[in-house]
Amino acid sequence: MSYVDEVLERVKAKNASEPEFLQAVEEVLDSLRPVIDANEEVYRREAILERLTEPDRQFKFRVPWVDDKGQVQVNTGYRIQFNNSIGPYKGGLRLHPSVNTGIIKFLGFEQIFKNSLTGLPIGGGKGGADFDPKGKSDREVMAFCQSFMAELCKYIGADVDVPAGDIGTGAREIGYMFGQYKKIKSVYEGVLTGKGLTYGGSLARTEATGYGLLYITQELMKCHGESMEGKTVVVSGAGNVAIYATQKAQQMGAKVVTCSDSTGWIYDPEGIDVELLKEVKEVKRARLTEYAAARKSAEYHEGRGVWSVKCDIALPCATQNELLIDDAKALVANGCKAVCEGANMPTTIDATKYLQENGVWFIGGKAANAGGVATSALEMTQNSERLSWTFEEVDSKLQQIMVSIYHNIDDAAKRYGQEGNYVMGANIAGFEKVATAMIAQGVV
Ligand code: NDP
Ligand code: 2IT
Repeated sequence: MSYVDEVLERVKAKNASEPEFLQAVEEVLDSLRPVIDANEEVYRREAILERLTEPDRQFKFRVPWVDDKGQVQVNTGYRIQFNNSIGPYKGGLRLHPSVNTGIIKFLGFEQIFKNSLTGLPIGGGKGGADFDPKGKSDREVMAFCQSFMAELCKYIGADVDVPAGDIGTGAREIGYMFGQYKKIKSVYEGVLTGKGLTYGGSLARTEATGYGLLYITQELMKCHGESMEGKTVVVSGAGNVAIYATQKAQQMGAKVVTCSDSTGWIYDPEGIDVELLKEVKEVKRARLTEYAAARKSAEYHEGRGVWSVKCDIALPCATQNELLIDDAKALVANGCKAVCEGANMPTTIDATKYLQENGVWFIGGKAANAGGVATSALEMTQNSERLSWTFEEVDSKLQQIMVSIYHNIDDAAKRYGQEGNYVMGANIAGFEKVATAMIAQGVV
């Protein structure tokens, strides 16, 4: 049996109750076959794949807090420190009722390769809790964040592990967590990214994931002799990534006709009104029905359905496993040319294969949404120099990073005779740097 198959079997047996983690590992290991096969003896002796799929450490802890009625609530908090061979652990904090060990583990595993692709010195980590910020007052969110950080602060630090935002964690949550870290540790350091602009945050971090997604999509189109101008784009999600992806796509001359949230979706043939969407989601924290109520051209539909809309480009920006095989078939039947993932693992493995086999240019999340964490690393740099760069400076670095990620993954795929397979290219390019660093640092 090949080394890849041996490790895959072992990982499956050991993590049987974590389907998302297994899905992420299978995708990566499968696409590393040509690299591993070319040098199997060394990788096997070094146990590189076993070491890569076993996190350095995982923390799981109780998070008690008091709600507005005086009732004590208890959530479970997580932080996974997966691999720090190229830099301090780095990755977001997800606050969503669906969070469990397997979800955090898949996200932490993917973060190793994504962070490597940015070209910046950051290792892979992730965390979060099964807390649902929806419907909670600001005071309740603060109480949760303070209790969460009272434990998390033991494990993180500006040169150790630097968390950031993800689903359910935005500027408000990062602010409360930063305040609590500072109070307990008495250290003013860049221990979190995505901070507010008055206390060490970076300009353009809020926009970075969505903007970065469009910069790489634009480069992909350009290299295939196309542009964004006049293209019809469907976006899922209505959060941080979806909003700024929509805004940048529109700035590039494309028309974005959909968005979605956890209960329904919008079709707006006139093009999504980003200012209205921001008001509904960022300020009022309301449902998309409010968007539809305020905009004549918009249709609201219950459930899921954005992938049934005819488009040139599809950008899944909500959550994992939201683009399934039937959605892939609908996209292909409607002539979709490109799918680039703003979310982490939004497309299932069979849907990804179907899209690729049917000639759709497909860039997975590890490359396509890396602009967020890359800009977080730029925030870390600014914090270390105790300086703040202008929006234009950060944005132009972000553009360069995304363009260079595109060419790195394209080249890696070509080197292994798989031109156009950007999933394979991303996994290979991300892996090569980490594996080289691991071998150089010995068995640790
Ligand atoms: P937000 O919390 O800001 O937005 C998430 C959006 O997805 C919301 O509109 C939410 O709906 C919708 N959604 C639909 N179904 C689900 C579900 N089952 N679980 C959670 N959300 C759902 O998160 P982000 O925009 O920050 O993150 C979106 C995706 O992008 C995630 O996969 C995240 O891991 C990834 N990502 C985020 C980065 C960042 O910098 N923020 C960087 C790289 C990747 P509702 O409004 O009803 O909650
Ligand atoms: O999935 C991700 O890359 C993020 N949520 C951003 C992580 C970060 O450290 O900015």
